[in-house]
This record gives sequence, structure tokens and C-alpha cells, in this order.
Amino acid sequence: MDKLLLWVSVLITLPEAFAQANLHGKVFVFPRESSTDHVSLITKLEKPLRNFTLCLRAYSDLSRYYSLFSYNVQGKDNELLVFKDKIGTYSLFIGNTRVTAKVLEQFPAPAHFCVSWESSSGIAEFWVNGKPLVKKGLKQGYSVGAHPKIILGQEQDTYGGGFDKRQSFVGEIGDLYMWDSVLSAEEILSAYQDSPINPNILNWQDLDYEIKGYVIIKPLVWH
Ligand SMILES: *[C@@H]1O[C@H](CO)[C@@H](O)[C@H](O)[C@H]1NC(C)=O
Ligand SMILES: [Ca+2]
Repeated sequence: MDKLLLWVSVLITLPEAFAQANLHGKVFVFPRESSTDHVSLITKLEKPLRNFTLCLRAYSDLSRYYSLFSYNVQGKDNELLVFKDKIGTYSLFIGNTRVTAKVLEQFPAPAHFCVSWESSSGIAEFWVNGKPLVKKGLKQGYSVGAHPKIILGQEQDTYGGGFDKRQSFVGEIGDLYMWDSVLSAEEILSAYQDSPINPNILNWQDLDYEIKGYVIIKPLVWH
């Protein structure tokens, strides 16, 4: 194919849409398996992270593993990655190191998921539907790099790319918030009950994002 034709076909198969919007009451629908469809979340994170909490709602009937939240920095794969290994098993990667936590889950069922990490102790806390899983620890003393590429729908192996459809997400994601602090149990409950308190890294109600490929915004109907 000549270069022009190639570009035309890329533009047709990968429509792009930048936006800044309040997505309250809405979800991103990832309606098919692919190695291309994804959403980039844009944040002005300029300092390395010593503490964070990430919350989101997801509904998927995939029984294979998939990426829920992929955060890479330049030259560092899996700098911060939330991975669903299988039903009832969630992994957090920090600096390409992994911990796993388990929960009794119905399948398929919508889930509200939070994970936090504190550098000084290395403790990772997982929460599913407002309930804590067993705490784990990793990367004590580490700092998560700034200037990330954050991708929903695909798992990055490079800075903003390197996708694999076997790790892609098919389903719906909503109510995604991220803080630069470790939330208390009460604050996690507020997020679960749809009243997140001062999310300062990513805010579903003021989200800067870019859709690439077949990702559609629809009302949240399962919560
Ligand atoms: C991270 O949290 C610890 C306590 O958990 C706190 O002492 C420290 O100041 C926090 N660091 C930043 C950069 O927020
Ligand atoms: Ca990766």
C-alpha cells in the first residue's frame, strides 16, 4: 500500500476524539476485542507519586485476564498497572513488581474497585465493593514516575503503545477517580457510594481524555 493510502486507512479505522467532560452517570463501552481500541487519560502529573488511590467501576463478562488501568512512564513498563488475572483475583504492579489479592466474586457482575499504595510502608490496599481485601506490600521507598501515559482498554508495553488484544478489556468502565494520597476506609466508602472526595489526579466529573478507535460513551445503567 502506498503511504497516502495507508494514512487514509489509519484515519478511517482509528477515529480520534479529544474531550474534556463531566462523565458522571456515563461509562466508556469497549464493545469488542481488539489490539487498538482504547482511551487515553490525560493528567498534568509532574511530580513522582509517593502515595495514591485509584477507584473505578467495571462490568465485564471476560473470564480471561485483562488490563483495567495501564500507566507507563518513558522507558518503564508496568510502572503502575491494575490487572485482573481471573475471576476474584486482582493484581497491582508498581515499578514492574506485582502483588495479588483475592476476593469472592460473582460472575459476571459489576464491581467497584479501589487500590491504594503508600511508598513509606509499601502497603497496597485493595477494596472491592467497599470491602477491604488482605493487604499486601511491594516497592517500599519507591516513587511512581511522573508524566505518565494512562490507557484504558489496552495494556501498554511501551510508552503509549505495545498493545496485545489478549490483554485488552471488553466491557464498561465508569466512575474513575485518582488521588495523590491514601484514602481512609470512610473515603473509599464515599467513592463507592458515588461521592468521591476531592480527586486530584483524575476526576470522572472533569475528565480530559482521548478516544482512539471503537469506544462509545453510554449511560451507566448497572449501578
Ligand atoms: C505520603 O504519605 C505519608 C503517610 O502515609 C506522608 O507522611 C507523606 O508526607 C506522603 N507523601 C506525599 C508526597 O504526599
Ligand atoms: Ca505492560
